[in-house]
Amino acid sequence: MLYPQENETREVKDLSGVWNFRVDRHSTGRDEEWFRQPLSDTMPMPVPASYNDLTQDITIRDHIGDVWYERTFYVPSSWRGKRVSIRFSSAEHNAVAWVNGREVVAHKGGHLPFAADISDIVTYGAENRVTVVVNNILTWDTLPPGFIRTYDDMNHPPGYRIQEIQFDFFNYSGLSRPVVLTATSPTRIEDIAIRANSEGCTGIVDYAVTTTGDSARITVRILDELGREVAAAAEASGTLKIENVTLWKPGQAYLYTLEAKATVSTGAVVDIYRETFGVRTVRVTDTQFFINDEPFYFQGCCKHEDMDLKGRGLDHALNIKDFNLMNWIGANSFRTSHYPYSEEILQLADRTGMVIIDESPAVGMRSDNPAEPTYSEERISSRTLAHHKQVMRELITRDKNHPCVVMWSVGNEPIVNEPKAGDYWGEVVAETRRLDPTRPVTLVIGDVVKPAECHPFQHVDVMCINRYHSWYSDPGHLELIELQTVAELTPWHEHFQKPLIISEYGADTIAGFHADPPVMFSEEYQVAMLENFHKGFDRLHFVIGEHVWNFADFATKQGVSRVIGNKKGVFTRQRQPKAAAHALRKRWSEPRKKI
Ligand code: BDP
Repeated sequence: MLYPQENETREVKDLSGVWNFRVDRHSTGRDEEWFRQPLSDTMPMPVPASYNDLTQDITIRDHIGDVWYERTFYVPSSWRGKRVSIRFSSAEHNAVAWVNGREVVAHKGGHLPFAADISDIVTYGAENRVTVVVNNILTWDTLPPGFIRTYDDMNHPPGYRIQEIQFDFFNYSGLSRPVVLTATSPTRIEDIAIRANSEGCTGIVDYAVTTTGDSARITVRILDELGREVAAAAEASGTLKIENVTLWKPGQAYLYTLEAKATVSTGAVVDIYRETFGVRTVRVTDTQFFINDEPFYFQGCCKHEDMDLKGRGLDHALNIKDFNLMNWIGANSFRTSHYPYSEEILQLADRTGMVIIDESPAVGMRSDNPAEPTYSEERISSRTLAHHKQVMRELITRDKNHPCVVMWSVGNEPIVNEPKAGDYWGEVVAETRRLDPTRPVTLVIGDVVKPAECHPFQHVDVMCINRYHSWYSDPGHLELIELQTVAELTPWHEHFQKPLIISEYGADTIAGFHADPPVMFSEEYQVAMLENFHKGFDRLHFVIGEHVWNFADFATKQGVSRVIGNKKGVFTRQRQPKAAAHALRKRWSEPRKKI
């Protein structure tokens, strides 16, 4: 699914703005076919944004079920005869869309785009209406999974229910990314797949352009950053060579553009698409991760798409600030914990040389009852697996051409020691590799188990492990971190002979709280914790990266261990540095030394 692009053959109309919005309090909207007429009793709601924090109504913030969005739009007469599509960059988590009262698309799963051809449905030169129902219910069949708990006791009103989630971030919902209309020729470029490698000074670019509509002749050329043609071909797929190639490197991005043109029998060029890509190689050994045959050490912080008021809503200003902050602390990479981030974030990473571990929304894959297995037809089932594979397909379809993405993460902190965990994750990893044999695959684990009990790790290329020594275990005992890090991680490498990233470590820290000697929740404690972890990492030759949890404070569900959200950010939610940000900046700006 190509990103919507405007050029001499393609038009894009952004439907961002204020939409009509209605909460479906009694789940009657679908039966009453609210999409047939303009919605009544609406309130204004922005798109893109999560709706949860934008009103003063707690029942809207915590609503479980459907919400409806609607707006009108104008389709110019000049679009008659074109292929007109509507594209949603994401909807959390399930959505159905109607145009002028007719269903055009239904999509399961948040954080990934979906689109529909509406050429035959819209009225040209006139006003049209789009209605979208977005549902935020999570079940054992969705990613992330969740379940609805219904109470039947004296302490709750009849039918009282809550959405149980097993992940630690607020279940923001709505149309959090842009909705756009696109107009292209009916014969159009549908997809471009690029795999770019290098051999010596030569870039080897395997490409494939697919089209829909009438048959078209495809020509391609590759342009460098100055717009100079460096290679060209007159086939829809093949291999092109770039002599004296400039590589895409961490922190030193270089982007080529593959320009594809579709020409029909009349000789008219009916479609053009320009896809940027980078030439770089990725390779893993038992102790190292290579980008362009140079060892790469991952340093940075895991993130969230999260901000005051707008929740997970796309915000270009926030994204630019975050990239500048990451650059300022010397981060070279991050993981898109715990779901696919917006395409616009990956574009920034491509452009700035930020390295990305691209994660699926498979977080919280654990039984709610320790006596019952996670992997069974009642919980994480064959249905979940089928959906998980579908999500990996959509994720890889969307992100395959981004040079910034160097590894896929198939999930975060599932149960790993049930024997069926090996089968489940083995299948997900195999599907991921089948879809993209060029990038390594990882899974992030959190449970403290013996390596031999971690069934999924036999399938991955890189081990990602989250550890919270002196926080969730031995709270307050900073002096144990280095010893525990070395003692616990060494057997993992001995067992699997694979490199390892500490994909989370961190401490909740209230900005402005100070205590010396350090006490939990103080800025001093966060600094001391990170430093003690680093002493451990620096002693381990197979540790290929450190990703602090988290870049910034973020919203979570309410609970006794969360003081208005998770405070493990090295920046506040408003992006001001805590002492830890300065400490990381110092470490990450100096050459790294292994002991
Ligand atoms: C890890 C999770 C992450 C949480 C973090 C924490 O992967 O999502 O936010 O713990 O507790 O287990 O802060």
